[in-house]
Amino acid sequence: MNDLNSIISHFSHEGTVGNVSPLGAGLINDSYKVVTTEADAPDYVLQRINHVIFTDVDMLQANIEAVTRHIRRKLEAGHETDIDRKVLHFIASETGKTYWQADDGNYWRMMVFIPRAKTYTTVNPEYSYYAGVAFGNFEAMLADIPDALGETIPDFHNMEFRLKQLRDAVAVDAAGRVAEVRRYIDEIERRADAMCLAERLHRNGELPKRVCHCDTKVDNMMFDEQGRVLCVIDLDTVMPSFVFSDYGDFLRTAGNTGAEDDPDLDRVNFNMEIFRAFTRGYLESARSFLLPVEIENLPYAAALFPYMQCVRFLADYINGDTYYKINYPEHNLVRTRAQLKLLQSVEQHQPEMRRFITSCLQ
Ligand code: GN1
Ligand code: MG
Repeated sequence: MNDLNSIISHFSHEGTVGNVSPLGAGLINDSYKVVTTEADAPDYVLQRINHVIFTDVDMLQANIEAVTRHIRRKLEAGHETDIDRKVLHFIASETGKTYWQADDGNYWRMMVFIPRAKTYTTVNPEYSYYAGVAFGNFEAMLADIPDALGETIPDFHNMEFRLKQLRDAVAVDAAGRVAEVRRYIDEIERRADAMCLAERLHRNGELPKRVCHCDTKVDNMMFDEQGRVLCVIDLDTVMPSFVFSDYGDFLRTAGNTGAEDDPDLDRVNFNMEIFRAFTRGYLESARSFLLPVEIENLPYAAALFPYMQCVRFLADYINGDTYYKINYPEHNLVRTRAQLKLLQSVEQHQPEMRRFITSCLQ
């Protein structure tokens, strides 16, 4: 029995395990698809949890169990069909918990694979509209979750904290890369005050935190055969945050005409058609609970996430690539440049974005 099979044997899955192969392109966890040989047994996704990043695995899984339980109940109460494809289902290990720690210290978890579903790295306006509706619904469903969710990564989307991390990285200059990236640091510092608006509004009591997904990049959504969103996956970062997180991170990924790490900056631009479709969908499902300050600042949110990602990629590059998986030595710098280019394009469209949002509210 190889390592992965022995790990799988500690979970109470159905069927006989056949092929196990790598799955997905996440930058944090490692995922595998586990195929069972019987037609009536589900397939599974096996994941190694990155416990350097998610240090409290027990809290992490407790959050995820609370969220999936709550969503399942809501779907059942709403007499939804096809519920097993609309919410993730994590299975128990022999300890009774939804994770298992191997002898080498690594943590693993296993969930039921959602059949006949697709993920995309690029989506058309129609799919973006459905995604907007889905995130509004996701936030609405979680608005009355009875459990207190922990912050699985403290200060995850706190812009002031992310800037502090960058400044600390610059001060230490661990990899000797600061001189080379000075112009990107300057671009970031020029915008620093404006980009910390959300934290200021929150301190003044004007902007609430709500339970958000906090990693709404487009490839974290499962779509059915018709392009409807089945569910959002990758629930590690579900925690209290500003609604800007979900709105902004979807547009950062789906609204980019290039790739997150595109080396060709001419390909990287903000796609206003995707913006309009997603915003229309999101406002339709979230308008009933959003405050005016949240709606007014959606264009800010669209800029905040390329900015924050630029800060995080650059800090990691300066630190010598300790956080994100990289495929080549300059990868985090290439990512930084691409996110900066996207930010500049978003900034050019701000007035148009504001006009569009106003028109949706009429
Ligand atoms: C990470 O796990 P993954 O690849 O979906 C990161 C996000 C970043 C994203 C950038 C826990 O997401 O915050 O936006 O990479 N997740 C964590 O692609 O840091
Ligand atoms: Mg992911």
